[in-house]
Amino acid sequence: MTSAPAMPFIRPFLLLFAITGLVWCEIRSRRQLYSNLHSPIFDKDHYTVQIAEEVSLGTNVTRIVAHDQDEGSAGSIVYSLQADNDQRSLNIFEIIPDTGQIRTKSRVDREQFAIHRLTVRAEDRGSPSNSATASLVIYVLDMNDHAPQFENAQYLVNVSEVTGVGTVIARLRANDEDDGDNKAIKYSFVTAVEDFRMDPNTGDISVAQPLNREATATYDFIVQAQDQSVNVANRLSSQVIISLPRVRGVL
Ligand SMILES: [Ca+2]
Ligand SMILES: [Ca+2]
Ligand SMILES: [Ca+2]
Ligand SMILES: [Ca+2]
Repeated sequence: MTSAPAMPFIRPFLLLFAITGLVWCEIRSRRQLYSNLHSPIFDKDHYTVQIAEEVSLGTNVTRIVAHDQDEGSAGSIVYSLQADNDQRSLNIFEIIPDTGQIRTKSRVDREQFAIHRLTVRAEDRGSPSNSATASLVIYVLDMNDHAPQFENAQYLVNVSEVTGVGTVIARLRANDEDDGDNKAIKYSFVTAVEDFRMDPNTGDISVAQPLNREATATYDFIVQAQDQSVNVANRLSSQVIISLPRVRGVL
């Protein structure tokens, strides 16, 4: 007499194990799907970028991206910007929340702000959420958008007819709001002046030769201050009139 095969009794158990295993895997995968196990990670802790001043609104500055290994909303990132030094930086730059693209949203003027220090925050949509930050420094590069301006609107200097050659009789000064060569200034006479000399670097005007007693009573001439932009075509200048009434004797 042979015993009945055990298989018919084992099959239901195998089936139950299989179903239990599938349910467990499904629960595990769903738990992983909706669990927020990871924080966003930036490629770098610190980013720097340069941008020319006076670019048009909406100009793309850079794009900063973080990665999150989670799936679903727990791996979906929202970006935001914080100002480290001056809240006004947030009036000039914005970040697109879904992409990390940073762009300008108002005028970028180096003469007002040369350096913007920001923090980029990446936060996932998990519950509770995880987040990470990276620093971003934006350097605004100068363009030559200012002409030198003389300190005075006009200059009137009395000159004695016996003033010796080489004596400095006036010191003209101009200032330029730009940077580097764009603010470096050279001074010159616009019209030829024989009796006086102008130092191109300092703006000092001195007597170049013995003053002629028979000459006109007043010297009127135009003086120019020009910046030294590398691009000669972009150089800017301003002019002012200086009057030098010649008086008798020693002042
Ligand atoms: Ca996450
Ligand atoms: Ca400017
Ligand atoms: Ca400038
Ligand atoms: Ca300039």
